[in-house]
Amino acid sequence: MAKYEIDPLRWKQEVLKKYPSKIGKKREKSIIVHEGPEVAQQIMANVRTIPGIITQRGCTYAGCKGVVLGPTRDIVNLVHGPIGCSFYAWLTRRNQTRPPTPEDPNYMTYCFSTDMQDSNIVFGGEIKLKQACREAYELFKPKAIGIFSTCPVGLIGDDVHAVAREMKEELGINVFGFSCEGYKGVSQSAGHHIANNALMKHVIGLNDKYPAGKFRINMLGEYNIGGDAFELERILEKCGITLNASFSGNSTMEQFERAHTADLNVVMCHRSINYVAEMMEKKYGIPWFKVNFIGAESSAKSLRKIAEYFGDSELKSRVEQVIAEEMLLVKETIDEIYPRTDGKMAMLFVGGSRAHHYQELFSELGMKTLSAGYEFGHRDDYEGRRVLPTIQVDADSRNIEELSIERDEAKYKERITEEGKKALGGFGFNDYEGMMVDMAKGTLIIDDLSHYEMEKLIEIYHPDVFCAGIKEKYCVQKMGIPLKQLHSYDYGGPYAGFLGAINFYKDIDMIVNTSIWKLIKAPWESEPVIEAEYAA
Ligand code: CFM
Repeated sequence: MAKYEIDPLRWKQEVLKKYPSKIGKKREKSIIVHEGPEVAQQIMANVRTIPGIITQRGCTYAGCKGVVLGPTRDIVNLVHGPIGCSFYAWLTRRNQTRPPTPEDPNYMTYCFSTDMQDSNIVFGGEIKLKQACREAYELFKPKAIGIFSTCPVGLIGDDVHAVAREMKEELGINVFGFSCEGYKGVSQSAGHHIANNALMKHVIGLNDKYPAGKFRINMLGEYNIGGDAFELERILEKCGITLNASFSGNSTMEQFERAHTADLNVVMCHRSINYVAEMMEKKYGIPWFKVNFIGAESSAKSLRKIAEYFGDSELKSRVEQVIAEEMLLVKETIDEIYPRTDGKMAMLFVGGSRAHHYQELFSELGMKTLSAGYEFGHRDDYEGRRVLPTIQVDADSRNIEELSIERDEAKYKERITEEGKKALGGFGFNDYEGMMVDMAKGTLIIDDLSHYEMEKLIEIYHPDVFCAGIKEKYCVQKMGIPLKQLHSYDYGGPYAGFLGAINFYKDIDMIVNTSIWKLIKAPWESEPVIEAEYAA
């Protein structure tokens, strides 16, 4: 079948036909044939995965421990649970960190676990957890210990918060617990929310000391995968913008503690950190807006937005100067590569925001995104925050605590008035428009893609590159289609900012133009397919 020729509606019907009717009816609501950016379509998202469908999703513990807290180097992240939960979380993500000196603490290369055994499951694991806290303190003298609950902890009822309080008292350092048992939500997404809540309760606002700087921002939802944060730090510094705190790429406990002092919060990954952004505005008066530093053009746009917010003419001209400088090499690289990538086709199925953000980089290469979706995004990540009031809260979401946040009168400071916000026009404070508005008519938007649907996308459309993660990688490549990991970057990157964009252009050029993939034939292309039916 020739590329692009199958009508996406027909594709959807064919796929749904293969499912038992109840499952088909459910999946139908999560597979959207896009009618164009101007049409508001509803997608079903953030609901339980159908058992057996082979989801790409991970668990709540992964979202809390691995994603949000994982990139912070000087908190001992202690996993309370069987060792398997740590085995699969140990150094398997590529968020990097850069302590200022070799003497500064960096626990990211360690793996802390209580290694629960049968007897702990039967008789309780709190004593072992306390011992583990003491041992970690003895060995490392950390500033803080975070305790992460895995599934069995919730099942047997160990009280990690009581242990944390006791250990805080005993050791004299900050110790806090997370009820992030793997089953707590329908995906990682619940873990993000739980992590946000605990940071808000136990860490943010503890320290009023902050670094000097005229324009101080927090970068929220950037996790330093493949060194992305280093590139963003470089750019911000060049512009004269001070990074007060990062959540949480290349971050420290101290940064979290002083986050309440910043003048602005910019949000990269809306899914994982919008809760902290909202809560910090209420409690401390820090406004937030969405940025995207994936893609050279969007990086430029994001920098301009920050400069516009501060309204300082010197900053604005500095930013323009930086953009002009950085764009020279970007343009030069694109001009060379574009003819080889123009018109090629990509599909992106990544956790939350990357399936949206990376479409920017592909469009800079002239490549089309035919299909995209999130593993665990919510409707607002697809349709925009304007649908928030219409999202029905189900039992799974109700499971996660909604903190009631009050203004902290002592630390609250108004950074910008409502009129000031309005004067900045289409600035999008407190907003995210979601992925759908940026996707073309006729594209397929699929939430929580199943393995079967993935195979059918590839079989019918033969994309030039499929972007997903390690679980999908080898299945897809055996089908003769290159897979680019967007969770870990396949040891490539950074891909954020200007130099990151250049890295991405080069990597994608190599990937979509190498001849090796043309030598691989999928079995159904070279062998006759025998189909059989039950006779009875
Ligand atoms: Fe946000 Fe992330 Fe992502 Fe994510 Fe993740 Fe991630 Fe991701 Mo893997 S916080 S939603 S939970 S941008 S780990 S650094 S790459 S699935 S698209």
